[in-house]
Order: sequence, then structure tokens, then C-alpha cells
Amino acid sequence: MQLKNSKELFSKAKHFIPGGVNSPVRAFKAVGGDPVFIKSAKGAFLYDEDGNEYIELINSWGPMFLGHAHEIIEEAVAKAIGSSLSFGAPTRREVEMAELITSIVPSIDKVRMVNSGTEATMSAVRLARGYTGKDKIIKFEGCYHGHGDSFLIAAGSGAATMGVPDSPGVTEGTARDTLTAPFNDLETVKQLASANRDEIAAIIIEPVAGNMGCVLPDAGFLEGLRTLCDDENIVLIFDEVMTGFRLAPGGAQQVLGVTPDMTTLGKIIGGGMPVGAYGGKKEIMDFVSPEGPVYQAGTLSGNPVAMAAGFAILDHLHKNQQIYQEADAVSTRIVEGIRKNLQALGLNYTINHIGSMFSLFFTDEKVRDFESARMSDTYLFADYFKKMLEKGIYLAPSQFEALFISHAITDDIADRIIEVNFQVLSSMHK
Ligand code: HOZ
Repeated sequence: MQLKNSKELFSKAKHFIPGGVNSPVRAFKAVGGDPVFIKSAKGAFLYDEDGNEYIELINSWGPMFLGHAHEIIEEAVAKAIGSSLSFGAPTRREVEMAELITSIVPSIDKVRMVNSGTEATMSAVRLARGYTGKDKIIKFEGCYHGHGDSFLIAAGSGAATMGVPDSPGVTEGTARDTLTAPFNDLETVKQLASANRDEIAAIIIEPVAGNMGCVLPDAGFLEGLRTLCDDENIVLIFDEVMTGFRLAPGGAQQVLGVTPDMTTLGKIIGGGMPVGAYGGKKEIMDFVSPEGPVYQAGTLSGNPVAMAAGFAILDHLHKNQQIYQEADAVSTRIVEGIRKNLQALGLNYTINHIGSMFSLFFTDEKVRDFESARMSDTYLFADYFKKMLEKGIYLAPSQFEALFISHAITDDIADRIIEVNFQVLSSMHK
């Protein structure tokens, strides 16, 4: 595979952009080699600057649930562009967007639009602190909630990939206010709550973690958090930036049947444009300025072009809910195919899967928290990643990220992925 143009672009990029990339995982540091520079994409395929084609299994880390350059979204954006790119003033579209979101996600009475998942989680935690009058939060090891200071403690995603889960630059005071527990460990959360009684404003969690690879909650875990939050007057925040509008129209909370007080959203909500949102119970959301005292603002919040893209995808998904069953079915086909490959090769690696998200971990152990995710052999993962890429399958360049399947993947494409997976796993275990 020829990657001359990507290599040249990367060496130039390193002169002008830290590490040559605008988000760390993209640099391929965890897997070695140079990143591929993408020129265009359509449906289930990516095309790089050297003309190579790849089957796409990241989908911009989630947003491109319908596949790339989907006509519904592109048309909505093209139409919006004709009326100027930004007003910094209220618009009809953002009202329609808020109405649609609140009708799709029952736990959200009111919603505020922002520009990214990071903004959504930062704002949600500030609001929970303002609402409860308490300072501390509990987060889970390996969960990633964007790069806000409070969350770069035991963080997953790029922070875990780069080996800096506790980032320098986060003040001691901020770190002190962030308590951490292992995912799926209700006992530790209870102990933290009791040792810090009347001090904890919020528990924030990815109800299905995607940032230490895909890790599912054990039966009863989220229910236990719900009860604890009710008992201790703690705001339960589900970070559904990855799972929102992906696992079901109402996200993981709909699938798992546990209702948070607040929800943060991103990725699919923007259909590929920079959009995030946070919302929840009316009495909490009414604490946000200008209704209430907790300040949060943004020149580009509710941007008309972003709202057009977001509304187009959410409305399309809302009216065509069979898309969820279809995307889940093709994902199950891929996962089952990989399981059969593993079996045929006598390998016992772990696959975690829910809906259209999954991860293959290079460990024989069950993966149910960050500690077990880290048991995965990341050297084997790097080898697997490189070989899959050479054969035209574009995976997330880190063990600590989930794969996102789009609705554009057909059964034929799924079978191609399974076939390449077999070839690659066999070559690694000769
Ligand atoms: N941390 C993001 C996924 N969990 C990666 C974003 C990106 O590199 O675009």
C-alpha cells in the first residue's frame, strides 16, 4: 500500500501542529507508523490522500452513524449555508432541535446546545455543583468525558492511550474534587459517598463505556448508582456522547432502563458537525443562566448550520427506527464472524459488544473495568491494527477505543471484514 502523500503531510504537519494532529489518538502513536490522511469518504468507505480505499469502522469516532456524506444531512447543510453561517441569535431551528431531543429522550425536559461533548460534560458538572451546592464528583477509572480539567483523572481514550490518565496542568484542587472508582464497582462508590457525605454533587458515568474499549455495565450496577444518588441527593449524569442516538433513539438509558438526572450528548447529535448538548430534569436545567445563576454561554452554540445537520440526522433516525435494528444486525454479523474466526484459530480473546459498538481485546480475561481492559496485549493489538489497515480496514488506532459500525455497512462488507480478520489473526498466530 502506497502512503507517500500521507507521510509527507504528516512530516509537514509536525512543524505546525503539536504532534502533527489536532487530537492525540489520531497520531497512531499507540500502534506505530504514520497516520493516514483522509481526503474524502462516502457511505462505508474512506479514501486517503494516496487514493487507498478503506472500510470505515470508526465513523469519525461515532457521529457518522448513517455512513459518510449521507444525502439527507448534506442537503440540509447545503440549504442552511445559503442563509449565512452564524447569527449568534435565537433561531427557529434550535427550538425545533430542542423539541425533537426532548421528545426522543424522556429524561430530558430541557436541553442546552453547545459545540462539543467536552463542553457538554464540563457544563453539566458545573450545573450539578451549582444546583446541589456541593463540590466533589465521582467518575470511573477509564471513563473519558472530554478534556475538561475535572475529568483528566484516571481518564480513558487518548489520555489512557498516551499513558497520561492524570494530565499535568490539572490543579491539585481540581484533582481533589474528583473521586474515582473502578467501573462496575458499586461497593467502592458507596464507600466514597459515605466518606464524603454531603460533599458529592454528581456521579458521572458512560453507561456503556466506549473510551477504555467497549465495556458494559454489570446487571444492577447502574441501578445501584441510581438508588445511591436518590438517597444521597447526588445528581446522576449519564455521559451519552457515544451511546446517545446510537444504541437506541433514547440511548443507553433506554436500552438499560435506568434514568439519569442529566444526560450529556455529542457525536451523532451533530451528524458530523461540532455539536454537543446537555439536558435533564427541568428543576436542574432551570438553574442555567439566564433562567438561573449557573453561567454557560457560547457564540457558536446552536449554530444554524450545525443545527441543520443535527436536526436532519435525528429526524431521519426518529422516522426510520428500523435503522437501529439493521445496524445492530450487521454489527452482530461482524462480531459473530470474528468469534467464529477466534474459535477456528483456537484463540480465546474477549469481545465486548452492544448494539453497533464493539471491541476485540487481546486478552482471555473478561473485560469489565479499566484494570481488566489494560490486561489486553497492546503489542498484539498494534500488530492487528497495522495488518488490518494494510488490508483496507480502518480501525480505531488504540485498544482503548470502541469501534462504531455505521448503517452503511452491508452484509457483503461485513463478510469482507470477517474474512480479513481471519487472514490477519491467522498471520499473527502462525
Ligand atoms: N477521544 C476521541 C475518541 N474517544 C478521539 C477524537 C479524535 O481524535 O477525533
